[in-house]
Amino acid sequence: MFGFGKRKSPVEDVSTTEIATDSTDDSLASRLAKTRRGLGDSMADFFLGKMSIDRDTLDELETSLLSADVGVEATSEIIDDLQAKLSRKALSSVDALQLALSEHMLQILKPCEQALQIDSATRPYVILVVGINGAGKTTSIGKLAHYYQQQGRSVMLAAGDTFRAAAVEQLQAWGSRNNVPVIAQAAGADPASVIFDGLQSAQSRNIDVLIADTAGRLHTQSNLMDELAKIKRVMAKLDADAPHETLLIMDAGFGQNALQQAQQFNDSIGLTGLAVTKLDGTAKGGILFAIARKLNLPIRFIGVGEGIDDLRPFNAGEFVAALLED
Ligand SMILES: Nc1nc2c(ncn2[C@@H]2O[C@H](COP(=O)(O)OP(=O)(O)OP(=O)(O)O)[C@@H](O)[C@H]2O)c(=O)[nH]1
Ligand SMILES: [Mg+2]
Repeated sequence: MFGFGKRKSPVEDVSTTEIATDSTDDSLASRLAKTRRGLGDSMADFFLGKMSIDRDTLDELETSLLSADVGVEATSEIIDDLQAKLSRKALSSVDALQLALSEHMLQILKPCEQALQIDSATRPYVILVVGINGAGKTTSIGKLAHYYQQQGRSVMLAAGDTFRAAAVEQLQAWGSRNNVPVIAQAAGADPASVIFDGLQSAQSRNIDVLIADTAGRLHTQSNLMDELAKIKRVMAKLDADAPHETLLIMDAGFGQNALQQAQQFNDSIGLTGLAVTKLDGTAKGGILFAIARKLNLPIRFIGVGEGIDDLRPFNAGEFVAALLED
């Protein structure tokens, strides 16, 4: 049976912001330690000595869920469900509460668990990567290149961030690390032209997966959102279905603010999937529940560290278990 983590002794009692994740421990629970502590340990303290569940217990749980950025909507849904069970006397123990909580969390997240399936008949399968500045786009592309190569697919990268001087070199570094070609032009070039070149080159070399980087931009910068729309239009001249995936990279640390960013990217250019990064560095990992409730988009991957293997396909059951199980 799972619990909400062990009670902290006074000497271990540190605030969630001071907790370092252990980068050598690659278990998901360890990577989600900050969110886990925020959700679990505060309740573990509260549960101590309690024999039964009452409305105060649910109030405490509600506060913890909101603090982890689960969001008002998903939190109310969870608490209402638990309250109904409590009224029916179906929550007689802490274990029963924990089980009901994990079941409800899974129910919220499960519809978003939709892996990015590369259609082998579509060559190259084009992934256009977008997002606000510093969200983790280029790093995630490096990790994705590794991920698809491990599946035996040939990968090519296109350096569509021509805005930031060091962006091309950063992508090239990931290219050489993975031993995959990177199509690039000089800084200041038209990103649509670079990505067009990349697609043409990937087509002629019969590459399986082309991943295109783009410059970071705010969802409110309409000229830059138009630039993304242009990239899509130009690609469609070579392949009417390209890009096959428009992947928004979201930094989990933005919490609730990330929702509005995603909504506006979706309204401007149409997204087909999300990757939520930096879950290892934040206590706001509950944002996935808010994403699931507010945005009707697949969560393809989660980023849980800076290493090449630290972008993982999103699995709802594993995620909930990593948050709640001992
Ligand atoms: N801890 C942690 N760091 C991450 C993760 N993903 C990315 N980062 C770090 O976030 C920082 C920014 O990553 P980039 O990949 O350069 O972000 P970007 O979106 O390409 O940034 P711009 O191109 O400037 O818009 C880097 O230091 C990455 O190592 C993650 O899942 N966990
Ligand atoms: Mg970048």
